[in-house]
Amino acid sequence: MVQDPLKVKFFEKAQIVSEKLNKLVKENGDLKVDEINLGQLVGGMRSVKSMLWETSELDPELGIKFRGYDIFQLRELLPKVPNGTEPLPEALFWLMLVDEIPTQEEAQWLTDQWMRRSVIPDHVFKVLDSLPKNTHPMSQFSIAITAMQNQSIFARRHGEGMNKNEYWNATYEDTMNLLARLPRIAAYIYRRTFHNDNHINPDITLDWAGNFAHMLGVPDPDFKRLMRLYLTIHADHEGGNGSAHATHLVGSTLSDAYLSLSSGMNALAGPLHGLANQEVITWIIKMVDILGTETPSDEQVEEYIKATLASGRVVPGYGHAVLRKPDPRFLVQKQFAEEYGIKSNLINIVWQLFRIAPPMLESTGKVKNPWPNVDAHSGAILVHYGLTEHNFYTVLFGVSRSLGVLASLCWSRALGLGLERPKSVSTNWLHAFAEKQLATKSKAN
Ligand code: HAX
Repeated sequence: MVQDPLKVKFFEKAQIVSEKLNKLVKENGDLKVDEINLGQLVGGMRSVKSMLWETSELDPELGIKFRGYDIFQLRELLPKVPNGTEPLPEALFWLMLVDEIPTQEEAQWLTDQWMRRSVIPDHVFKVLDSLPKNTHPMSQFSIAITAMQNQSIFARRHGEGMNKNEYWNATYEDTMNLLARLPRIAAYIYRRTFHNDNHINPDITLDWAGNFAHMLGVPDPDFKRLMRLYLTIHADHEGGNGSAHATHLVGSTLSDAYLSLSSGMNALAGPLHGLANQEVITWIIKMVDILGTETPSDEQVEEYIKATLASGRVVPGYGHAVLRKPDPRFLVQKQFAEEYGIKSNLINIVWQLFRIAPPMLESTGKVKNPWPNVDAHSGAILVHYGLTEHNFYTVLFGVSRSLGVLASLCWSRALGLGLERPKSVSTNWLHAFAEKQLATKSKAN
């Protein structure tokens, strides 16, 4: 059998990291990393350091760094298609998995490898065809991933008594098969739901993202470029976000990559997370409908934001649990639109909001980050290229996010990370705890 260069590299790297980690834990396992206060416990554990994630790290000011490289550096440094301008997402997967930017040849190997592995079992299409067409595309995506679980090499080998030293290997194989197949599944969902089951065959001469763009049926060659960038920038956002954490948690029970990923996709489908990319564009289009103009004045936009806040809703696409500056993933999409001369009234509104929304959110006195996140921009560019079906947008995000969460699942297996099982407490426990602490404090005073 021809050797898999990525697997060989991953195994070598993982052995080194694993040995160092085991030694670190053995010698320093009782060092305190963080503390959690009562507010953080109730408020969703914001910023509590409590999980391992190798593939990327999020800086509140600078944004996401994949193995130390920011989005703008990756746009320059990652391999591209010949004469291409945008990074190959498969090259980012390579970087996340083995902490090295691949050569052009290595990236091409991965493109070819995923094309070879991309055949989807027929029953998956049948499962999708049996769903009502009004099933949300994210539900269809999650169902299709789960439907493929009978293909899991990890699940089969675990059932046969696999040695735990081999978990990484079976997870790597599942990951490679899944990533190879996701664009075809996503495109199938898109064409069945919105284009009358008029499916488009893969083009085996294209790269992973280019072929995805082709199967979606958007003819503009710049859309392929957009997809390469889009699928790169959404790939990972360290470990604590909903989709990453859900994949990690379910994976920690030794559920295979299929079951873990579908859980992650279910988390991504929440409006406070990935579904925000759908919410943003529907919110903007609703404003255009209400005002009866695609070129609203600043005052009209302000009134619309005020009305949104007054009705107890959030401004979608704004705010973040970690970031405290405009999201570089927003800025790079703006840059793309400027570089490619994309002009539309919707894009103007996105940029108008970028001027108007932050001071308004800041003036509420409670929003910790008034700046746009990744989801504030993506929809307007997609509409420009004719991909107007808003409730498909989170599936695009999902295809990309799978790169990061699955690379991380491979690492969790390689490092032998255990079952995730934090301690929970009840409100009664919290009240009693607070009372006791206060009593001790007042005694001491
Ligand atoms: N509009 C209005 N209010 C907002 C807000 C926004 N965009 N962002 C935060 N707030 C509010 C919160 O709802 C919270 O209000 P309450 O105290 O009344 O509950 C308060 O400000 C403090 O929240 P925070 O600490 O600043 O933010 P959180 O960490 O709790 O939440 C969210 C982060 C992303 C969920 C939040 O900013 C939000 O709801 N944004 C809009 C939805 C969105 O764009 N989600 C996508 C985020 C990026 C992502 O994951 N993409 O996939």
